[in-house]
Amino acid sequence: MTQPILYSLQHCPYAMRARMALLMAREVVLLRAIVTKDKPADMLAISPKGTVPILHLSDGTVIDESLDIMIWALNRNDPDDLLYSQRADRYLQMLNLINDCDHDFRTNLSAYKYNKRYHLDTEHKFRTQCEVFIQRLESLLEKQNYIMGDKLSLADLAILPFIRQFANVDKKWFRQSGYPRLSLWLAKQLESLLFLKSMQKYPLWLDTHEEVLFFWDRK
Ligand SMILES: N[C@@H](CCC(=O)N[C@@H](CS)C(=O)NCC(=O)O)C(=O)O
Repeated sequence: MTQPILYSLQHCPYAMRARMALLMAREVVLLRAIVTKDKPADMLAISPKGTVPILHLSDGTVIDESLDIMIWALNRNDPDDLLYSQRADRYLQMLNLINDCDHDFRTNLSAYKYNKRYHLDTEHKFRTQCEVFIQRLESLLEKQNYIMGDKLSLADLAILPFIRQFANVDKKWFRQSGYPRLSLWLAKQLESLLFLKSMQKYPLWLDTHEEVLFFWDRK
Protein backbone atom coordinates (compact mmCIF):
# COMPACT_ATOMS: atom_id res chain seq x y z
CA MET A 1 0.00 0.00 0.00
CA THR A 2 1.27 3.48 -0.82
CA GLN A 3 1.89 5.65 2.23
CA PRO A 4 0.03 8.93 2.72
CA ILE A 5 1.98 12.00 1.62
CA LEU A 6 2.49 14.79 4.14
CA TYR A 7 3.34 18.25 2.86
CA SER A 8 5.14 19.86 5.74
CA LEU A 9 6.89 23.07 6.74
CA GLN A 10 9.48 22.61 9.44
CA HIS A 11 8.73 25.58 11.71
CA CYS A 12 5.01 25.90 11.08
CA PRO A 13 3.13 25.32 14.36
CA TYR A 14 0.27 23.60 12.55
CA ALA A 15 2.64 21.25 10.75
CA MET A 16 4.45 20.55 14.02
CA ARG A 17 1.31 19.37 15.74
CA ALA A 18 0.28 17.24 12.77
CA ARG A 19 3.72 15.60 12.72
CA MET A 20 3.57 14.87 16.46
CA ALA A 21 0.15 13.24 16.16
CA LEU A 22 1.25 11.15 13.16
CA LEU A 23 4.25 9.95 15.18
CA MET A 24 2.08 9.12 18.20
CA ALA A 25 -0.30 7.20 15.94
CA ARG A 26 2.70 5.26 14.54
CA GLU A 27 1.51 6.27 11.09
CA VAL A 28 4.13 5.98 8.35
CA VAL A 29 3.99 8.87 5.87
CA LEU A 30 6.09 10.18 3.02
CA LEU A 31 7.18 13.63 4.12
CA ARG A 32 7.60 16.36 1.54
CA ALA A 33 9.32 19.36 3.09
CA ILE A 34 8.28 22.65 1.51
CA VAL A 35 8.79 26.39 1.94
CA THR A 36 5.87 28.80 1.51
CA LYS A 37 7.66 31.00 -1.04
CA ASP A 38 7.97 28.05 -3.44
CA LYS A 39 4.99 25.75 -3.06
CA PRO A 40 5.00 22.59 -5.19
CA ALA A 41 2.43 22.53 -7.99
CA ASP A 42 1.41 19.00 -6.86
CA MET A 43 0.50 20.45 -3.48
CA LEU A 44 -1.51 23.37 -4.87
CA ALA A 45 -3.30 21.00 -7.24
CA ILE A 46 -4.74 18.97 -4.36
CA SER A 47 -5.34 21.92 -2.00
CA PRO A 48 -5.52 25.32 -3.74
CA LYS A 49 -5.77 27.21 -0.43
CA GLY A 50 -2.04 26.56 -0.18
CA THR A 51 -1.58 26.08 3.54
CA VAL A 52 0.39 23.32 5.22
CA PRO A 53 0.13 20.72 6.60
CA ILE A 54 -1.67 18.64 4.00
CA LEU A 55 -2.10 14.89 4.12
CA HIS A 56 -2.84 13.18 0.81
CA LEU A 57 -4.14 9.65 1.27
CA SER A 58 -3.66 6.88 -1.26
CA ASP A 59 -7.42 6.79 -2.00
CA GLY A 60 -7.20 10.45 -3.10
CA THR A 61 -8.62 11.96 0.09
CA VAL A 62 -7.02 15.29 1.01
CA ILE A 63 -6.92 16.46 4.63
CA ASP A 64 -5.72 20.04 4.75
CA GLU A 65 -6.42 21.17 8.32
CA SER A 66 -3.88 20.24 10.98
CA LEU A 67 -6.42 19.29 13.63
CA ASP A 68 -8.22 17.03 11.15
CA ILE A 69 -4.92 15.31 10.35
CA MET A 70 -4.29 14.74 14.06
CA ILE A 71 -7.74 13.30 14.65
CA TRP A 72 -7.63 11.18 11.48
CA ALA A 73 -4.33 9.60 12.54
CA LEU A 74 -5.34 9.02 16.15
CA ASN A 75 -8.70 7.58 15.18
CA ARG A 76 -6.79 4.92 13.24
CA ASN A 77 -4.35 4.12 16.01
CA ASP A 78 -4.10 5.72 19.42
CA PRO A 79 -1.97 3.47 21.65
CA ASP A 80 -1.60 6.19 24.31
CA ASP A 81 -5.28 7.12 24.26
CA LEU A 82 -4.59 10.75 23.42
CA LEU A 83 -8.22 11.09 22.36
CA TYR A 84 -9.67 9.88 25.69
CA SER A 85 -11.68 7.37 23.68
CA GLN A 86 -13.82 6.29 26.64
CA ARG A 87 -14.58 9.83 27.78
CA ALA A 88 -16.77 11.78 25.36
CA ASP A 89 -16.95 14.66 27.85
CA ARG A 90 -13.15 14.94 27.99
CA TYR A 91 -12.94 14.79 24.22
CA LEU A 92 -15.36 17.70 23.89
CA GLN A 93 -13.48 19.70 26.53
CA MET A 94 -10.27 19.16 24.56
CA LEU A 95 -11.85 20.33 21.33
CA ASN A 96 -13.20 23.45 23.06
CA LEU A 97 -9.81 24.27 24.52
CA ILE A 98 -8.08 23.71 21.17
CA ASN A 99 -10.69 25.89 19.50
CA ASP A 100 -9.98 28.72 21.97
CA CYS A 101 -6.27 28.30 21.28
CA ASP A 102 -6.73 28.32 17.50
CA HIS A 103 -8.96 31.38 17.47
CA ASP A 104 -8.81 33.94 20.32
CA PHE A 105 -5.37 33.01 21.60
CA ARG A 106 -3.74 32.69 18.19
CA THR A 107 -5.19 36.01 17.00
CA ASN A 108 -3.81 37.76 20.08
CA LEU A 109 -0.52 35.89 19.74
CA SER A 110 -0.09 37.08 16.14
CA ALA A 111 -0.78 40.66 17.26
CA TYR A 112 1.61 40.31 20.22
CA LYS A 113 4.38 38.96 17.95
CA TYR A 114 3.83 41.74 15.41
CA ASN A 115 3.74 44.47 18.03
CA LYS A 116 6.88 43.18 19.73
CA ARG A 117 8.74 42.92 16.44
CA TYR A 118 7.94 46.49 15.43
CA HIS A 119 8.29 47.88 18.97
CA LEU A 120 4.73 49.15 19.03
CA ASP A 121 3.39 50.41 22.32
CA THR A 122 0.34 48.12 22.10
CA GLU A 123 2.58 45.08 22.69
CA HIS A 124 1.57 44.82 26.36
CA LYS A 125 -2.11 45.06 25.53
CA PHE A 126 -1.92 41.99 23.28
CA ARG A 127 0.32 40.09 25.66
CA THR A 128 -2.23 40.71 28.42
CA GLN A 129 -4.97 39.41 26.14
CA CYS A 130 -2.90 36.27 25.47
CA GLU A 131 -2.50 35.80 29.20
CA VAL A 132 -6.19 35.00 29.61
CA PHE A 133 -5.55 31.66 27.86
CA ILE A 134 -2.08 31.29 29.42
CA GLN A 135 -3.57 31.67 32.91
CA ARG A 136 -6.23 29.09 32.09
CA LEU A 137 -3.51 26.57 31.22
CA GLU A 138 -1.50 27.49 34.32
CA SER A 139 -4.57 26.81 36.50
CA LEU A 140 -5.11 23.41 34.87
CA LEU A 141 -1.43 22.52 35.32
CA GLU A 142 -1.55 23.44 39.02
CA LYS A 143 -3.74 20.38 39.49
CA GLN A 144 -2.16 17.94 37.03
CA ASN A 145 0.95 17.32 34.93
CA TYR A 146 -0.69 17.64 31.54
CA ILE A 147 -3.39 19.87 30.19
CA MET A 148 -6.24 17.37 30.46
CA GLY A 149 -5.03 15.24 33.36
CA ASP A 150 -2.09 13.10 34.37
CA LYS A 151 -1.31 11.88 30.89
CA LEU A 152 -0.50 13.37 27.52
CA SER A 153 -3.50 14.11 25.28
CA LEU A 154 -4.45 15.58 21.93
CA ALA A 155 -4.76 18.97 23.69
CA ASP A 156 -1.10 19.01 24.79
CA LEU A 157 0.12 18.31 21.27
CA ALA A 158 -2.29 20.71 19.56
CA ILE A 159 -1.51 23.62 21.88
CA LEU A 160 2.24 23.09 22.42
CA PRO A 161 3.56 24.83 19.25
CA PHE A 162 1.60 28.00 20.08
CA ILE A 163 2.76 28.16 23.70
CA ARG A 164 6.30 27.69 22.38
CA GLN A 165 5.74 30.68 20.11
CA PHE A 166 4.29 32.74 22.94
CA ALA A 167 7.25 31.97 25.20
CA ASN A 168 9.71 32.80 22.40
CA VAL A 169 8.31 36.28 21.73
CA ASP A 170 9.98 37.56 24.90
CA LYS A 171 11.91 34.75 26.57
CA LYS A 172 13.14 36.90 29.45
CA TRP A 173 9.65 38.08 30.30
CA PHE A 174 8.23 34.55 30.06
CA ARG A 175 10.94 33.16 32.37
CA GLN A 176 10.10 35.77 35.00
CA SER A 177 6.33 35.66 34.51
CA GLY A 178 4.10 34.01 37.04
CA TYR A 179 3.54 30.82 35.08
CA PRO A 180 5.82 28.23 36.69
CA ARG A 181 3.65 25.21 35.93
CA LEU A 182 3.23 26.13 32.28
CA SER A 183 6.98 26.83 31.99
CA LEU A 184 7.74 23.39 33.40
CA TRP A 185 5.22 21.71 31.10
CA LEU A 186 6.69 23.55 28.10
CA ALA A 187 10.28 22.66 28.99
CA LYS A 188 9.31 19.01 29.44
CA GLN A 189 7.51 18.82 26.10
CA LEU A 190 10.30 20.59 24.21
CA GLU A 191 12.90 18.15 25.43
CA SER A 192 10.76 15.08 24.73
CA LEU A 193 11.89 12.62 22.06
CA LEU A 194 8.56 13.13 20.38
CA PHE A 195 9.11 16.85 19.88
CA LEU A 196 12.75 16.40 18.86
CA LYS A 197 11.79 13.79 16.30
CA SER A 198 8.95 15.97 14.99
CA MET A 199 11.43 18.81 14.41
CA GLN A 200 13.95 16.79 12.43
CA LYS A 201 15.01 18.73 9.35
CA TYR A 202 14.63 17.29 5.86
CA PRO A 203 15.84 18.56 2.49
CA LEU A 204 13.22 20.36 0.44
CA TRP A 205 11.21 17.99 -1.70
CA LEU A 206 11.36 20.34 -4.70
CA ASP A 207 15.16 20.16 -4.54
CA THR A 208 15.53 16.40 -4.28
CA HIS A 209 12.21 14.75 -5.17
CA GLU A 210 13.29 12.02 -2.79
CA GLU A 211 10.66 10.13 -0.83
CA VAL A 212 11.41 10.45 2.89
CA LEU A 213 9.71 7.99 5.22
CA PHE A 214 8.61 9.76 8.39
CA PHE A 215 7.59 7.54 11.29
CA TRP A 216 8.23 6.71 14.94
CA ASP A 217 11.08 4.25 14.90
CA ARG A 218 11.32 3.72 18.65
CA LYS A 219 10.17 0.47 20.22
N1 LIG B 1 -5.93 26.18 9.73
C1 LIG B 1 -4.75 25.67 9.08
C2 LIG B 1 -3.65 26.72 9.16
C3 LIG B 1 -2.37 26.29 8.48
C4 LIG B 1 -1.48 27.48 8.18
O1 LIG B 1 -1.91 28.64 8.26
N2 LIG B 1 -0.24 27.19 7.82
C5 LIG B 1 0.64 28.26 7.38
C6 LIG B 1 2.08 28.02 7.77
S1 LIG B 1 2.31 28.04 9.51
C7 LIG B 1 0.62 28.31 5.88
O2 LIG B 1 0.69 27.31 5.23
N3 LIG B 1 0.50 29.52 5.31
C8 LIG B 1 0.50 29.68 3.88
C9 LIG B 1 1.40 30.75 3.41
O3 LIG B 1 2.09 31.37 4.24
O4 LIG B 1 1.46 30.96 2.20
C10 LIG B 1 -4.35 24.36 9.75
O5 LIG B 1 -4.66 24.17 10.93
O6 LIG B 1 -3.76 23.50 9.08
